[in-house]
Amino acid sequence: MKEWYDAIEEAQSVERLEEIRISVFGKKGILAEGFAKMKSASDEEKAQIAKSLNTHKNALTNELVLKKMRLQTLELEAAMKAEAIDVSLYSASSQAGALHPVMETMDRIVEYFTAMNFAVKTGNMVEDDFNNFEALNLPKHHPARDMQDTFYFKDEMLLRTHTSPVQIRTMMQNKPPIRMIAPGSVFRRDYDITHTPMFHQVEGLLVDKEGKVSFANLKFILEDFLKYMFGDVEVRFRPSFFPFTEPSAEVDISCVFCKGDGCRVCSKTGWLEVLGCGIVDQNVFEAVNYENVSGYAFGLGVERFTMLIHKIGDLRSLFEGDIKLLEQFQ
Ligand code: 2NM
Repeated sequence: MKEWYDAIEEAQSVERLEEIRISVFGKKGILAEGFAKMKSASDEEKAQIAKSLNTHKNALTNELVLKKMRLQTLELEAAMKAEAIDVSLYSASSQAGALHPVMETMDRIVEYFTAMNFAVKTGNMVEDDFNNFEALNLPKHHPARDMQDTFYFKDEMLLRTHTSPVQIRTMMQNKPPIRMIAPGSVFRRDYDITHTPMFHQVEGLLVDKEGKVSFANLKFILEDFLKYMFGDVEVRFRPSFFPFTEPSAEVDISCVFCKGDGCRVCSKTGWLEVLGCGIVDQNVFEAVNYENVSGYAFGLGVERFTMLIHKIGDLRSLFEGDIKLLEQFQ
């Protein structure tokens, strides 16, 4: 029997231990063999042999269980050592992704207006003449409709020149009141220091019963919004013109570069133009079959906001995809 105690002691793996267990306790194992031989012994010897066999049976069971636990512990320790990773190891190739600064600005704008209970709507970049121009009170001879300014496909389809078609489609599909913004890419045939053929806009629209929406409401929300975006700036409204609003205004903030003293960026005026807005023209409501309503709308360029927030001098920085440059705005 001693050989089996030694075998257990010397076993180097759980598999080897299992082989031993079968050799000892199996149907054809040495214990079964011992009990079988016992049958041919005298009664006196039987009691002696049975006692001895049972003692070994219990003792070997204990040894097997103990050895198995020891081996499993060792195997676990070896596995943990082999699979260990050094989390403090410096990796020169690690590249954490980040949002493009234009998208960060967009998210911040959306964050403000969703907090103010505006729904976020999106639409198609490929649009038709009605939703992009006609419904927005842009007359047939308007320069914006010119091939010079708009990317046209055949069949009167075009790339939207602003996100306003989203407002038109939303009004056609929903009854008033409306309280929405439309963020997204827009396309114009422009390419110079301050214009790229694709840029991003956020436009907003609020519609309620006739007489319920005033220019004062519009002034309040835009002033609050611009202070949220740019911090402690002055805000002023200047009369302007858009085909889709009447009256219309352009909104300026005090120059973020010179704090209003006058510099190159603000052309010594102390003011920077940041958005357009107005009271929605009744012709727009007529085009979408809205009656007895009033509303305000506004629109802004996200690249321009981003340049003013990060004090970037050249619009093209945002489109070059130069990681070294973009990293500086993180
Ligand atoms: C602007 C300025 C002023 C505008 C108008 C509308 C709509 F659909 F209600 F007619 N959407 N956006 C609007 C008004 C946009 O962007 C400079």
